[in-house]
Amino acid sequence: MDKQMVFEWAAMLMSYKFALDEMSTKLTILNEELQFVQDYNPIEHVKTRIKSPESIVEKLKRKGLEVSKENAAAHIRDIAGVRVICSFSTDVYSVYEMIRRQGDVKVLEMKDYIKNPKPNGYQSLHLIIEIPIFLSERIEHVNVEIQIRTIAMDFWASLEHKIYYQFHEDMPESIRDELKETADMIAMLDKRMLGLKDEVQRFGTPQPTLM
Ligand code: 0O2
Repeated sequence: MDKQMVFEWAAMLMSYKFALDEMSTKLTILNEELQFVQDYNPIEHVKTRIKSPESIVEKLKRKGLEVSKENAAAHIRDIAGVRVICSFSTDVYSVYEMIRRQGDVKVLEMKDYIKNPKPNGYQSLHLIIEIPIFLSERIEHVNVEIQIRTIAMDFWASLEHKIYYQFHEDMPESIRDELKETADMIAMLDKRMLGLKDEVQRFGTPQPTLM
């Protein structure tokens, strides 16, 4: 890569970093506002990451595309990634609705792997959004992949990701089956935790005690 190319790729990745900053701020605002107004925060935590140039190049090659920043911007929609971890499955959908209602965010794609889990059991709500970033001389519209899931789904996905990278396509059937079974347990656990939350709410909010 010559000096000019390094500069152009760095400038492109900077735009994705700004898009992540914008999204993180939006999510923080929503969570803090809900904490203040409803005394409830649906978001446990948010993680962001920028795909490394090596992974971008590898993905372009895998897709049979020429390695260029134009192709990266046009065909790799998860260069900027946000993972939103919620307490309950209902929170996942309310966070999605809040993102969808933001006037400057355009939802380009939504994949609901919670209603329709992947065959291995993977559950998560995936969005590809487009967000404007306001630079000194222009506005850029940048794609961000948002994965929204519960703590339990995240626990499963993190471990499955590590196991998958150990075996790749050659995962023994016994491990594949065990992972699917544990994914079903995760779905059940989320359902029970939601039931528990509803039951707690039926008891009502305790009156604050005077100290
Ligand atoms: P990484 O390292 O997490 O970024 P795409 O390849 O993105 O163009 P695809 O596969 O249709 O298209 O996208 P999808 O289904 O929305 O999944 C993209 C991302 O979701 C993956 O990114 C993973 O982060 C996550 N994901 C999808 N399926 C699984 C799964 O079965 N298990 C786990 N643990 N995560 C999954 P990357 O680029 O593969 O990896």
